[in-house]
Amino acid sequence: MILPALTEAKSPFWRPIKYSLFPPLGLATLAGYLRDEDEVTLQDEHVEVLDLDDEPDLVVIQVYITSAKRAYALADHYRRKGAHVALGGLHVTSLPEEAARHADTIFLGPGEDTWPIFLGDFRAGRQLQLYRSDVRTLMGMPKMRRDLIKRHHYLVPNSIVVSRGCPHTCDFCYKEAFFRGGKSYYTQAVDEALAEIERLPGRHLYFLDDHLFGNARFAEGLFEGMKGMGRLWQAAGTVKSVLAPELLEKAVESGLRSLFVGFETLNPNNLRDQHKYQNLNRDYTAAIHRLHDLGVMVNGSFVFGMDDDDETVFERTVEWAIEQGIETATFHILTPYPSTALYQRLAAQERITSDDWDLFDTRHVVFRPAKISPAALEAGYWRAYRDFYRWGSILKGAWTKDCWSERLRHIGYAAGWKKFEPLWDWVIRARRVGQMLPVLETILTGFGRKREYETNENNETNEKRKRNKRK
Ligand code: B12
Ligand code: SF4
Repeated sequence: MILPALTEAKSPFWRPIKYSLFPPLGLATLAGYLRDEDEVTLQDEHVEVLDLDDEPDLVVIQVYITSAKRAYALADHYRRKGAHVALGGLHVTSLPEEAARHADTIFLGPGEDTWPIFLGDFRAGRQLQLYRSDVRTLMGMPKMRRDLIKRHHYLVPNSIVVSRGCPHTCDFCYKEAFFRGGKSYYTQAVDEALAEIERLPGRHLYFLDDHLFGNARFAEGLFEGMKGMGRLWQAAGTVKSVLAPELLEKAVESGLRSLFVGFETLNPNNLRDQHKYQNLNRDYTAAIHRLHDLGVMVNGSFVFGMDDDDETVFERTVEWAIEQGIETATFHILTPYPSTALYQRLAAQERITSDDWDLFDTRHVVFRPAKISPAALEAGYWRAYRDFYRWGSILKGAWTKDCWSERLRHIGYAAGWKKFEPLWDWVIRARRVGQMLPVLETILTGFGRKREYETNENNETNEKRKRNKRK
């Protein structure tokens, strides 16, 4: 089983730490369906050099858009050796005809229903060329084969995913294209998710779900069950879910300390245009204050290049994010993944300018923007990163916090992510990235300070104090 990567040999944007964060959960999930006597290895090119001299019967390759070219080269290599090559994942589902040219079997959509059927067919020698997922459930899945994950290669080996998809439908998102033909949002049973969490060693968890709060009943059960486990966790959620009463508090009580939030744009016209209605008329500032008041750091996600963006969008967005005290920001250039509503719209307007999938990495402009030139869009994107992560900006953001422990936490988190690249490179080369986890845990806990929200009695006074300060 292989997760290919657009590696440093091919990409000037290769950032070892970014690609040493999360293990390949999709492939480890599929491996769970194998029999005990099946011999299997799982290789992740983001963190290791692939061994391509083996002679497997079956090769499984997960294909993302940016790794598609590499995935096809690997597939061709193994087919020449006589192996049966199975390709699946997001890009295969987006462009099945392209992928089929390099595969013996392709899979469309998530694999939990089709993969076990294929395995039965393959053992009986009657495998098909295409399997299309239509039964969408995570109930009663076998345990993910975490034993195949080389934990020492990852900063966050305890990555976990307890749902698939998202209840929303934004035009630029991969998810409608991937889940077409069945449910596009579903969760595990709470008990099964909790059992998976119990199996993970240590304290820290990172939920890779698109929207952990998407089903309030499920999330409530999960957070309730996690209370008292002593976990410290990070996840992704929407502005809407942050503003909703109570659920966020339950998440914090069970250990939430940082949340990835898709703000995407400060411009309502853009939100409407992308059908991101769940963000429309939401008070972003209130959402950020709510998270900060509860001791949760914010990783804000922003997309540049939507149709109402002009050259002023970069400075405005960065300035706003710094003023809000957002700890880390992730910027993207709008990228039309094939088969999404955005791609179809831009293609119909003849505005798609590239089919080089290596460039569909959210750092390149692959379409004709409406109010800005492609060159200005790319330059503005890089400038946004530079400006947001300048020392002056990090300190300014940190000084929006009202105590030293929170300021230090802000500085530690933002600088740790973007200011110590050579240190990260060294740590990764020395295969010590796993040893940095305690540092991340210390930052997430706010350097060990026992916050008022943890004792609860002081909550009301604390809230009042902060409100007065803001006024
Ligand atoms: C973790 C993550 C990463 C991690 C690690 C990837 C990994 N270990 O899988 C890192 C940080 C390396 C990463 C990097 C990038 N990522 Co990323 N990442 C994710 C994230 C958040 C979660 C992936 C995950 O674990 N999903 C959960 C598992 C269970 O699902 P799964 O992996 O899809 O696997 C299932 C199916 O796809 C299917 N399946 C997959 N393969 C196969 C094969 C067969 C044979 C079968 C039967 C089935 C099958 O079955 C699995 C079980 O259901 C996704 C968002 C998402 N929701 O998927 C984005 C996402 C995949 N990333 C994306 C992008 C754009 C990138 C980057 C280009 C970002 C960048 N600018 O650098 C890079 C590219 C990396 C590279 N160098 O090539 C896009 C991909 C768009 C696309 N159409 O391909 C996504 C969807 C984010 C988004 N919303 O836009 N990413
Ligand atoms: S809210 Fe996020 S994950 Fe959900 S559809 Fe929109 S962009 Fe995709």
